Amino acid sequence: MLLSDFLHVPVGDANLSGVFNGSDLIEIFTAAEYDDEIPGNSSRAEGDWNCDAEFDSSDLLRAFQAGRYSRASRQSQEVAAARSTIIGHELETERPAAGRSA
Ligand SMILES: [Ca+2]
Ligand SMILES: [Ca+2]
Repeated sequence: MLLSDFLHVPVGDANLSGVFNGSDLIEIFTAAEYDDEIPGNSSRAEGDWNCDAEFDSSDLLRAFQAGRYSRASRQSQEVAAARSTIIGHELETERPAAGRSA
């Protein structure tokens, strides 16, 4: 029995709002623990939805297989925002140190 069964919230509902939607995806990807190399460091709010303390593809698979993802018009914007946050973060970390003046 998973925590989500006990709490009566859908698998994927990271912030326990009662719905699995774009806000949850933002929350888990902001935590940035997807397939990280630190064993046993992820909680439900950080994307671990099958209770193995890791956030990886099996959690996303489980959540989307459960079919409880809620699509409202707003959510695509939220997902887009999450994506750009992630991409922006990656660009920032990859960017070589600035500071030279021309
Ligand atoms: Ca939620
Ligand atoms: Ca997991």
